[in-house]
Amino acid sequence: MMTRREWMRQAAGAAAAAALPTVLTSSGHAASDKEATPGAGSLKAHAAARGLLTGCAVNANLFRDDPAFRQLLAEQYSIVVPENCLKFGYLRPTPDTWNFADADALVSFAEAHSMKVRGHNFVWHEALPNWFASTVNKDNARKFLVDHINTVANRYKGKIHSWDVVNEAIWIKDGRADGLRSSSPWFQMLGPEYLDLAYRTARKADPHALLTYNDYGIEYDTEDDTKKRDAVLRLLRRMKAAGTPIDALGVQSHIHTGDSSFAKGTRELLDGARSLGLQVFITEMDVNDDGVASDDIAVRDQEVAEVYRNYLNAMLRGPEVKAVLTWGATDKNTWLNNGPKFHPKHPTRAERPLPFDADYKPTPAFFAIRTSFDEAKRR
Ligand code: 9MR
Repeated sequence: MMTRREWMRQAAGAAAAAALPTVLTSSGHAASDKEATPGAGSLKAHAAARGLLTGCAVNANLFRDDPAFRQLLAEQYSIVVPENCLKFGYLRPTPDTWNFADADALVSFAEAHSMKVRGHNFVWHEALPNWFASTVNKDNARKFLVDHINTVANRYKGKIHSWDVVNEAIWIKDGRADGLRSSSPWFQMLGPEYLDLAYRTARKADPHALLTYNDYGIEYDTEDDTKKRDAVLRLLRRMKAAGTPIDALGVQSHIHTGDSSFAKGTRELLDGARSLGLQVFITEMDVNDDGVASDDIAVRDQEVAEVYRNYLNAMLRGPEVKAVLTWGATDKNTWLNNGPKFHPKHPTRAERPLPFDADYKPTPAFFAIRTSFDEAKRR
């Protein structure tokens, strides 16, 4: 791993020397540089040179309202995932009505720009609609789960690169030996088998989508992450042994500055996935910079970029990771600034966790991601 000084020198040099014909200018509009090769300096061009897909979560409001954002997506990324609009509660305002408009728009946009789409997600203990608790019960839960997956998977059949079939099913604090989140309503109504049912249903509904298990808090070498990672890998092993159709592990990668202990954890994830014949996707990466003491934006951005580099270098050392997505593209919209902050050191400071700033200018994280792609082996 590079020393901090080496990295700062390299990043500064790269930023100065970078010919970025297609990256948006500070005004938020594309540079109308006719002689430039379209997409030459983009994240997707650098990713493609190594056989990788790269993408981001797309916020439906930003996507709908901001043409410059849509242009950024088309220029920089080869895969997108809706941040919220494929979630159960978003899709289903009532038990019998469906709201597909935002997801349809994003899928059409992706098709028009030759981008792939991840589906997020079918089964999660969160983002359930208000009517859920009073309507879904032990008697009808199975039908709700199967009908939901069939309806959504069928609508986008053949258009989805990978589905997060089950999201965040492990929660160590619930105290079960297998680590399953027993507080999830799906678990409470259907037991541990809800996972297998979901994957089998999804496979039948869209045989071409790669079926993914997606979770967070499994990236670091820390004791907590190690416990959760072990439980995730045990779950995957159990499902594989049972013949449950699953193709990939989604490692969310919501990480933070001040800790780059990624050596053991990422090795275990990659080895574990490989031994089960699973691909790995980095599905929701961002770097929380709340812990950086300095308010100097240059200092904060360098620390964020350094964590991107350290993490991606560790995750891309083997051939297992096939796609790298961040949770958002621009600091203009990130869940880290939208919801309550957890134990914040800087409660009112907006975070800068993504490769483009709020004006859509590339941040040092952008260059860090690109360099990490350049240094990865071809897959
Ligand atoms: O970024 C998403 C935020 O806008 C939603 O309010 C929230 C609840 O649906 O979900 C956020 O995205 C989460 C993702 O779906 C699963 N992994 C953690 C993400 C950040 O909380």
